[in-house]
Amino acid sequence: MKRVITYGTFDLLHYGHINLLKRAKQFGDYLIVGLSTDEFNMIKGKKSYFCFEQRKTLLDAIKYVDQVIPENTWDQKIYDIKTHNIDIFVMGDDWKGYFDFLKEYCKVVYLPRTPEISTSKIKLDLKM
Ligand code: C2G
Repeated sequence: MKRVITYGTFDLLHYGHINLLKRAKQFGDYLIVGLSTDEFNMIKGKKSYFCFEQRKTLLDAIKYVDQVIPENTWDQKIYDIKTHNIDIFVMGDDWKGYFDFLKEYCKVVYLPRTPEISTSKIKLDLKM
């Protein structure tokens, strides 16, 4: 049973997020998503349109996602990898290199982002 983890805010859920989650799940049998809390978003400098519970409702409905846990800090990944027996850590390649320190604990994979779509682009386009 290969266990995969990824992290993110996943605000205004779009097909770029789904593509990432779909590909992440293909690396194993069980996918955990560390979903950024509203408080952690503040630390990341992000204000999400949907609150944590609303974003969690959306992620829980995705067939690729098996479990959603809160992401409260930058520093919880090693603990999460150990406590959830993670085999593979997956992130979009906008994060390439940032999480290489996790290679000591599990496989680290950076996947190409889906071009042209982002939450900030959606917000910008809707303002027009
Ligand atoms: N993503 C993607 N293609 C897009 C947009 C996003 O593949 N067009 C991926 C990102 O690379 C990330 C995931 O979808 O792996 C979630 O994106 P965000 O919600 O923007 O995540 P972020 O705010 O970067 O949070 O500790 C890690 C952070 O919590 C990551």
